[in-house]
Amino acid sequence: MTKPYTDEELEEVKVIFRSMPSYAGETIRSSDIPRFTNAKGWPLSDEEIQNGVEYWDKFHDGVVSLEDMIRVCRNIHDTAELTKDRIQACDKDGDGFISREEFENFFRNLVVHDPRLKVSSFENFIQAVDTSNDGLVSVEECGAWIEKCLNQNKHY
Ligand SMILES: [Ca+2]
Ligand SMILES: [Ca+2]
Repeated sequence: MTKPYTDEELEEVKVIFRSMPSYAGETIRSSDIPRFTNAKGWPLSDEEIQNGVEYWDKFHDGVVSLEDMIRVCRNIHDTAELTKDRIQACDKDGDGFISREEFENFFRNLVVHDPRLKVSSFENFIQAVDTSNDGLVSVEECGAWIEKCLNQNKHY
């Protein structure tokens, strides 16, 4: 983590979060994400915001808890950290590896908006990410790959 959020910033996040129309029991609906982003003043494009809404719909049934939001805020300055968090979420069966199905259903959807992380197929993805050459993509390998891509600005 590069730039941790200060207590003041986290307080601000909580206040904005609790002012959302869908706020109930320390959660909001994903439909309030654009409103939240605006209120928070994050310089995100419409596409990025839409991507965020889709992410919460797909991975969390459209429900964002305050805890989740704080985690996102803490990582917002650190794309690699945020993305790793999302890889973990892609590993639906929790075996530590991204299977073809998990790749098709989740991973592709996750990185499609960042050209630095573009992969055209699962085969392509394995080739790029599987550094141990066992034909499996572990969550760790995936994290290391993303970090490398973001650092080198490399296109796949
Ligand atoms: Ca898995
Ligand atoms: Ca491997």
